[in-house]
Amino acid sequence: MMVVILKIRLLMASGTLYITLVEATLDRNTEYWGKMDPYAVIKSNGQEKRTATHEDGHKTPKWNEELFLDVTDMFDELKITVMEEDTMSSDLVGDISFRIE
Ligand SMILES: [Ca+2]
Repeated sequence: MMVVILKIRLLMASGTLYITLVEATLDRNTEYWGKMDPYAVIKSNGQEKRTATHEDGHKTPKWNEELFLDVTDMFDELKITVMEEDTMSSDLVGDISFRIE
C-alpha cells in the first residue's frame, strides 16, 4: 500500500494553473541505505514539471516550490508523482491523480 499525503496550493489565473507543492508525508521507504531524497513531478496534458530534490527529506519532504502548467480544459486530469532520487534510477514512492473542477 502506497500512501502519499500532499499539501498543495492551487491558483488558477488566465489559463495557467499555479501549483505550490508544499510538502508530503510518505508511508514507505524505498531506500535501503540512508534517507530518501524525494522530489515531486506534476503531469497534465503532456506537460511535465518537477520540483527540486529534497535531499535527505526522507518521509517528510518539504519543497515549497511553485510550478505552473497551461490549462486548456478545466477538467484536465492532474497527476502528482513523488519519486525518490537515486543515482542509477529513481524509484516511485507514490502518486495521486485528480481533476480540477
Ligand atoms: Ca536516494
